Amino acid sequence: MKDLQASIEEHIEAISQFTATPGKGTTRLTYSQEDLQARNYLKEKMKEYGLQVREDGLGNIFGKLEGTLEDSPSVLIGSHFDSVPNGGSYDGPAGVVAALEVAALFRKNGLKPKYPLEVIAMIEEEGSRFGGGLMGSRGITGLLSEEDFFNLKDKDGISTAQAMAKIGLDSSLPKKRDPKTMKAFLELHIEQGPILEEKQIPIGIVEAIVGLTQLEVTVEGQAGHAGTTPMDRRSDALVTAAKIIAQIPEMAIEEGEGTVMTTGRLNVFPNGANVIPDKVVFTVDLRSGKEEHVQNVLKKVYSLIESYSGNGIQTKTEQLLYIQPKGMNPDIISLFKQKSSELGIQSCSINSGAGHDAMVLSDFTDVGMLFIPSKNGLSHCPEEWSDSRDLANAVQILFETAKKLTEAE
Ligand code: HGY
Ligand code: MN
Ligand code: MN
Repeated sequence: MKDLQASIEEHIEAISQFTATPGKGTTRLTYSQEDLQARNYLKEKMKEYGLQVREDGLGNIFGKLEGTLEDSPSVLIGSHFDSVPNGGSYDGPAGVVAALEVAALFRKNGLKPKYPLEVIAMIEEEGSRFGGGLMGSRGITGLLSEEDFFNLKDKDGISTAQAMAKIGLDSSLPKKRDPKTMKAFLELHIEQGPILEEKQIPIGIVEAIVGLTQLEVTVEGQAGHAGTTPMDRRSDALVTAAKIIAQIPEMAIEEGEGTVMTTGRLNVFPNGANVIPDKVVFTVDLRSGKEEHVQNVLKKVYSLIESYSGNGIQTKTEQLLYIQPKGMNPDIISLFKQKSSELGIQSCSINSGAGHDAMVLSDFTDVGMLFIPSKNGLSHCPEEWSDSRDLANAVQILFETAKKLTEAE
């Protein structure tokens, strides 16, 4: 167990170096130089662990251990390897590292799976560069069409294809994967909340993942001189945006049932101290366990935004992402429970307030998710930390589960 822990810590430490903001957390945007460094590291480790490595037309990385059963569907294990700006070292990489170590255990034990085992490292789950998020899994499942993928641009107007080419990736390769080639998908992730730590339980077996909607709102007004424009002659985009944003938390509280809403990104144009802003673009991130709550709040948010059109102000709302709440596969949930107790590792059931690639893949294959505790419940910040002992426990459960699902001997 000690060796496993040491290897996990080594991977996490190595990958955490690939950041654009050293000393201020992990900033690893998709198709950036930091992505390329992490990509090369992961591909090298996959090869070291005896896996056949390939990348698809989105830049997702796959490391395959062939099965003895010809043309059979794979058991995929993994997560994403991009980050939020100034995020932590574990959100995403913990799941990819766990998958690498499962493959290492297959190799160490000379296991021959009947169904192939595939380690997968997905891109742009956070949406930090191209917006929306869950891009790697939505591309694999075809929920993100090839056309929409090629139309995506980052804030500097660089397209996905241009950014891929810059780091030597081939965007013309196939993206969508036939669901028949997937037998199951297992994802380990940090909880990113306080529950497991408070309960002092090392493993959470995810039952369901909240529904996740992301809006991008544009408010347009009229730029003007801050000093010479009378207050009753202004169409101030920022004041209008602020009035809208200030009413959003109350809407979530009113809806209740764990509904949460966040404005995390806001850009002001032209962003001059002595210029009345003529455009503001901001996001609204909406989550709830039940779709009816999502729909209720969405209706209210749209009408709130529309109510501010007029008097020189125009508003526009674009839906960047809409994923319904998803249940994990019951058979995999019971397999996780069985393997955890056989290993003598305490576990409990838990729901996810964070979105994950598992929620996208769950409509295309059998999906299961494990959580490990997050220190002080912190995530999406440099303080994010999880114990490699918990990660090692999760690797053992994943290994036993993968052995069963791949029918390895
Ligand atoms: O936002 C989320 O829930 C995930 O971290 N992408
Ligand atoms: Mn994540
Ligand atoms: Mn995240």
